[in-house]
Amino acid sequence: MQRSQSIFERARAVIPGGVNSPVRACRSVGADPVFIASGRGSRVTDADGNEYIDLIGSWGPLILGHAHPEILATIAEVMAAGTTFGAPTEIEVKFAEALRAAVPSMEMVRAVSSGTEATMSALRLARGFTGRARIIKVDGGYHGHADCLLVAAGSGAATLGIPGSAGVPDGAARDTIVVPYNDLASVERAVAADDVAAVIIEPVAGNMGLVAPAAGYLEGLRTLTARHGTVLIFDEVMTGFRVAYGGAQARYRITPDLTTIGKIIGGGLPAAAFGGRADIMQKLAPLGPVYQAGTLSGNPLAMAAGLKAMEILARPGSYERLEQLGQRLGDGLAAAARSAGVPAVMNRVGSMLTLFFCPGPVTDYASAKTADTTRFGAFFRNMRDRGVFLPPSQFEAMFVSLAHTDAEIDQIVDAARTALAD
Ligand code: HOZ
Repeated sequence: MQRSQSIFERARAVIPGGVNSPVRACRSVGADPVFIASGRGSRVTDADGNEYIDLIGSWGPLILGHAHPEILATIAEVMAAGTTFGAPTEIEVKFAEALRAAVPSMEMVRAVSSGTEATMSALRLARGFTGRARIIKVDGGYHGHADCLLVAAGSGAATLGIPGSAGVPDGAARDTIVVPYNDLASVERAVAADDVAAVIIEPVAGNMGLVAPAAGYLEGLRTLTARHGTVLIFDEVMTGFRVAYGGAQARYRITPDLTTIGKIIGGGLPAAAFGGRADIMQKLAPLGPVYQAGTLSGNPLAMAAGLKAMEILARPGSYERLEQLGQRLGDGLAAAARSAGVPAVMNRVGSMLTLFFCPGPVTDYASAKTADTTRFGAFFRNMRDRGVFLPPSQFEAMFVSLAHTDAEIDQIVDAARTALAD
């Protein structure tokens, strides 16, 4: 028996489904989980010694690639002085200053440990600030697994066909209004009564597969929310430091009231944050009445790794290079599908992309769901067997890193050409 197989059997006995997050179980693509032993640069090696070019990048954080030497050196240096204190440290202040410099709408920042914590806390804050209960999210949008957000949720919930989770009481979801992505008219109707606390949205949807905002959509959201006293929350957990250094809000030049951010800002360690307008953030305890806390919030190792990642990404040419690599991969995969006669749509923003197996266009979750997920599963398995590790779901995005080379992108495209012809 292969080593991965025996690890999976042990895992299933002690971890539900053998995994600590559902999508990586690979069920929707008809495969077993890939147990990773190590990663370096653009590549990972599994427990059986198979090497893959990695397009998951730990679901986005590893924009610099695996085991980046400068990040590892930083962690080692900071670690020598202790790993956690449960008391404030200067590195948290530097982290907040760096975040504010990169994303100026985040006038004040609070660090947490996961994207779920960031979105959950930002929503509570928006509700506390406005004194309103109702919130708006989009169909197929995913903002972590807080109860009120597990309604028509994307990502793993979409992948496994459980967009409304068992265990969420009706009361928790009653105030969540779901609207289609890229549909301003439905938001206009929903905010009209001036009783909506917040619109929470991934400015570039990444959890129904990658779907870009239509021209004018984000501007329209900004105008409508401002008019009705509704807090506009950009969930940039995926897009922060990904689609531009300052995130989607910099790329599309829209200023939200609050931002949630994670993944890249931890440099590969667990860190996330929420922040925004100072008058809203000052409602947080200990200054204000909205409670939020965390033992490992602002963890020095995660803050240091994140700061180093931001510093490296700020070097000239980083985002131009990510754009080139993303375009090379996107164009290559689209051409491979065309030449194989497979109906497919390539959606891409910078270094995030999804190849949907449908004629398209894909502009929201309803159109994303027209994709042929059986064909995607076959594509995933075929690519894995050819040494390319794709996100194991039609409703997730591929992530390219600065560690990928042009030659590796061409290798992926060659593999796709053969896989699609198969
Ligand atoms: N739901 C996340 C991706 N959108 C993480 C999936 C995982 O870690 O398995």
